[in-house]
Amino acid sequence: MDKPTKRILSGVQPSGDLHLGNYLGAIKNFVTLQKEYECFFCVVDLHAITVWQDPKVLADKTREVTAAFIASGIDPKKNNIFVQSQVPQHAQLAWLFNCVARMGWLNRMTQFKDKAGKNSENVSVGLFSYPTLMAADILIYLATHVPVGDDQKQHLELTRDIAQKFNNDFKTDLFPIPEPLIFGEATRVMSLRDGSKKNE
Ligand code: LTN
Repeated sequence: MDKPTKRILSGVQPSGDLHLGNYLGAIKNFVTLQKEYECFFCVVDLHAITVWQDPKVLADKTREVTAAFIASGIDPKKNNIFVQSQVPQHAQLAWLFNCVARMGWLNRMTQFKDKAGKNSENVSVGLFSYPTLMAADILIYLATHVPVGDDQKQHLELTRDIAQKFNNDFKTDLFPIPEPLIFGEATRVMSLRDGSKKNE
């Protein structure tokens, strides 16, 4: 029997300093994952603009992150490397998900509370609904697995909730419920690197 397709979607924001360990850490893991999974690697410029970005700087950083993917060893012939804003369906599906997700779910997102702080009346609406766009990134490709650091676990949980509610509401099994691949835990990463092991 054929193995079910294992498909990854991950996003990297084109903001901040590319040389910081978290970017290189994430991209390094992608290099390993491309051997086992069908991969979609997305430069998420629409996520970056939830906080202020200088348009010229953002365009440069978008190219830099894309170049870093390729320079780090992600084969652009084997994987799908692309820029989020160039695929308008991400924003379209995010709107549909805005109408599926509940205020209560988004109100529980700790990253929004941390980022907004005392300033919550004056941050963008996009910063609040950021996780529904992330859900769209993942579910639009019917991804089955998402590599996530600790800070994104809660957003992936919300993605799973959205997929489940959509499937229930519309009596479909369209969306897979995506599984996390946890970063930063040596044992998990090791098992993905061990080609002789079939079960991660
Ligand atoms: N929110 C993530 C970036 C991101 C992402 C995604 C990660 C946007 N869409 C989809 C995984 C899957 C971050 O800030 N690291």
